[in-house]
Amino acid sequence: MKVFREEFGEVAGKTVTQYTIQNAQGMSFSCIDYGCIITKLLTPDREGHFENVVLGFDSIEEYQKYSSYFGAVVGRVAGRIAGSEFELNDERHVLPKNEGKNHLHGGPQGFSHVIWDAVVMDGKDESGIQFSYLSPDGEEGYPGALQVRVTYTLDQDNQLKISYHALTDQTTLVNLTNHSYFNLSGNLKRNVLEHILTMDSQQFFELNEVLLPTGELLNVKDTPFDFRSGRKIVDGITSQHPQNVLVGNGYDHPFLLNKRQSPEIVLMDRVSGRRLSVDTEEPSVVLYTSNMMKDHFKIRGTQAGKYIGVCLETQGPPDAIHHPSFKQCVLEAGQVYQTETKYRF
Ligand code: FUC
Repeated sequence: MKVFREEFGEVAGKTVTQYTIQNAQGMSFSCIDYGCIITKLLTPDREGHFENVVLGFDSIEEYQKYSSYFGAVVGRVAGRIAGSEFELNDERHVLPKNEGKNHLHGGPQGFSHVIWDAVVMDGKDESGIQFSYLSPDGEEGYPGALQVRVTYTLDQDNQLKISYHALTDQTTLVNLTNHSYFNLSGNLKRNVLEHILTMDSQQFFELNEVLLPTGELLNVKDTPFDFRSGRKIVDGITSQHPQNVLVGNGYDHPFLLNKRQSPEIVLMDRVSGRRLSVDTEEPSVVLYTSNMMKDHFKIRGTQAGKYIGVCLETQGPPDAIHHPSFKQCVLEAGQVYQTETKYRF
């Protein structure tokens, strides 16, 4: 395995470092210590040509100006929290509002917007980067000091593993994910409309007009939300299903995973022959097809815009704290938060 390190830029007087790890097959990923952002992921097409399959930039300024969480770890709580407040042990906690009245992706200064400590872990069969961050008690409104660790590991089998670990000193909420936008065409040659997604999921979470779960789970049967035997992303974009229309013509929905087969999720691009398989310990995944992406900027030379990437945000159900029937993301002092998602190319 090869490991490279270079200076990427500066945030508030602190140097941002980029790490690149490459396996013997030539697959590599790059990430920076700001937001644990995966900046690049080079994987082979069917002819063995290595190209980048995630949205990313080459400067920190572009991340700060244009990025909608490109490649970042989001937290403490991924997704939206209704009304930017919640109650825990009879105490009310108020969070910063960063999307209308609601709180999104851990707040404006969430984990995606801070510099983490990094340690390179260089081995023969796998190598990685371990990021750690101590989120102080009260940061972005959340109770408890939270010690978080996120580890990216690449093996010789073209598998990138993300492991999340957290400990708190007071009851708090934790629901972490990685917000990479995949585009398997290679170097953003095409949008993701023709990508084929297969997912072992029978139910998805209905959303309201501000994209919060209503609490209802809908059956995917006979809808464009049925990915059980594979379907093109474009089906949800041209669809008249009110849930597709509501989110800006596309998908921005949590799906409940059946947990019955491996891989649980497969994304495929027929033209390049690239295939991404995802397995996760998380109960659900948010499928987001960049419906809200603006087009006033370029992504490494390619015009940004709708449907340029697809996010597969493995996580617990969003806004669970307001829905007792959802799997909760409460972490107690002394409890360990530990979860893993594997991406294989
Ligand atoms: C996803 C979506 C949101 C938002 C964000 C950038 O997680 O659920 O709607 O646009 O990404």
